[in-house]
Amino acid sequence: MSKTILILGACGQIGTELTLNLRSVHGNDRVIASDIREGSGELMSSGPFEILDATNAQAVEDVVVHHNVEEIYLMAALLSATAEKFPDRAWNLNMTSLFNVLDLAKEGKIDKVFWPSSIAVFGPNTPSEQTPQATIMEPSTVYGISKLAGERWCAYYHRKFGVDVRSVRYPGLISWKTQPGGGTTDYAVEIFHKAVAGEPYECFLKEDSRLPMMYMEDAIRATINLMQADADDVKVRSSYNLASMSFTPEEIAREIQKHKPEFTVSYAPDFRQDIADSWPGSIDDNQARTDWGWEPEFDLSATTAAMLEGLGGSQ
Ligand code: AKB
Repeated sequence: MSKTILILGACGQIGTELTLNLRSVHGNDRVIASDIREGSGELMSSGPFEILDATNAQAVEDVVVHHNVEEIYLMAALLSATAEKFPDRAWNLNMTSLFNVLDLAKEGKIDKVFWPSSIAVFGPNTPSEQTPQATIMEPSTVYGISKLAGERWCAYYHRKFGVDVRSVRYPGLISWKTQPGGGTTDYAVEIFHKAVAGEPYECFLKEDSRLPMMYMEDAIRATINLMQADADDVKVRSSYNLASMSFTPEEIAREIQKHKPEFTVSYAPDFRQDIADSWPGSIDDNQARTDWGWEPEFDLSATTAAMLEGLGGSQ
């Protein structure tokens, strides 16, 4: 059944594709895109758009009331690398926007909330291979601390006030429609842009830094499937582990070279290496598979082919 949906942070890497996808499911007019500034292209032309600051509780409520919004997807956030540079701004945006949305649900003004968490909730003391759903969580980054605090608040609002909030811990996301910004996993998108431009790439992580990653199409499908699942099946109300593949910069470079043999990569690790070192190499997502039927479709080879084709560089 069609719902009226508001996306906060619709112009970002996930928000753009999520908006277009939800518009194809629920109808263009039922999905209100919003962001702090205007976006471009299909996002702006295909349906309603509001300039909206997710930290402004009154402004968010006004848009909810004006459009009779039933569900909110809160995609506005400062990511890991930017958050290390601007800790106050990151904490303010990541937490205030979450409270604004959870409180609207608590007050019965919206029915359902999606809020993204991240593999950044894990830290250097977490088991790094096949990291379980429930394990040691001692994040060492500003972003990870905000995501872990957010998870606990989501679980609290569900338990205390019955708020229907749903969440996944996204790995690094790979997409060609919109570039990411300010993340540690962004190299896995930048590398394709350089390969397609016929230029060498200087990677800001070491060649053997293994991180969990996912193609955007899988991430969007997971998000929409979780939001469509029966409430009783959503047993985890903090956030679900979600996985599809893990690779190192060297491995993705080799995969790209199968299509573009002349492509070269050099390595110059910067401050983001410390962040990557604190995150797991792979994730156990069995609970998501069992509870609401999660199953990924894109591995490294399928992702590489889709990225090169999307960016117009396949041979
Ligand atoms: C980042 O690198 O900060 C994000 C994330 C893993 O949440 N892509």
